[in-house]
Amino acid sequence: MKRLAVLISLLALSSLALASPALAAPAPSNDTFGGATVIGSLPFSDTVDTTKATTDANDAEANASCGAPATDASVWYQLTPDTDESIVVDASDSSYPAGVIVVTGSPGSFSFVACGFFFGGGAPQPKATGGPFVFSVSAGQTYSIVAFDPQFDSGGNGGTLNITVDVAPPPPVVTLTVDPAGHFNKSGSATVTGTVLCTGIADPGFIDVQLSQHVGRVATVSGFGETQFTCDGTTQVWSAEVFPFSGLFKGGKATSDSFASACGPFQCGGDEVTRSISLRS
Ligand SMILES: [Ca+2]
Repeated sequence: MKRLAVLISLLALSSLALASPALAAPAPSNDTFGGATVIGSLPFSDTVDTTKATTDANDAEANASCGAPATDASVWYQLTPDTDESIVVDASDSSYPAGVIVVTGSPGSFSFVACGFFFGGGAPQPKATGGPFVFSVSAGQTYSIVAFDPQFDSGGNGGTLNITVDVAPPPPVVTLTVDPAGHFNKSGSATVTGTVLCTGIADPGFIDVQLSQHVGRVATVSGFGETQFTCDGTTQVWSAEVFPFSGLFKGGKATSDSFASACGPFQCGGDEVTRSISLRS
């Protein structure tokens, strides 16, 4: 009897062994929420073979507010920032189109924060259509970041995931002034001037000027003008010609509402000045 029992357990062991070859190459240690890789400091980067990573109900729950076609080959990360800041995630250098979802909370009570898609090397889409994405975080809050294969390429299971997590560069800082005196000319347009200072990394910025002026007791002349500036850290003089929608600007008081904005790679900065100005010839 004893030998039979040993034989049966040996058989059971061998059938277990036969059932195991698919598990021979292990899934990544951060395959599931419970095994999430803790991001200790920023910048953080990780390269992981996700071909053996799996998907589960936690992925599906995180995806409920994102709507990716699939959450295959998912791997999890956890970030608990020390300060309120903006975080940028990039997985565009992966060997497959990748998706990333950010949630707070625990399985069963996730709160959706953000999601984005990255069209990497194997992508049918141009890479430029999926870039880094930014989300705001609060100090002390734990954020779960799950990277996965949304199956935009309709095949395979993951690949080489290259993910980076970093503090997003701050938005450009724009400071606008509007001169107290402007000019009008014979054709009825007005010129509004001032200075603009933009610091940070940004594309050329725009200044939009809305001008309105009471002429007579009931009529109002209003118009719009626009000019550009470069974000180079120096104070620049700007001038915008404002063309009336109808009527003519004349000498006297007018109200200007000027807005300057410049956009960096992730965020925009701006400044608005509303003031009375005096138009003269
Ligand atoms: Ca997984």
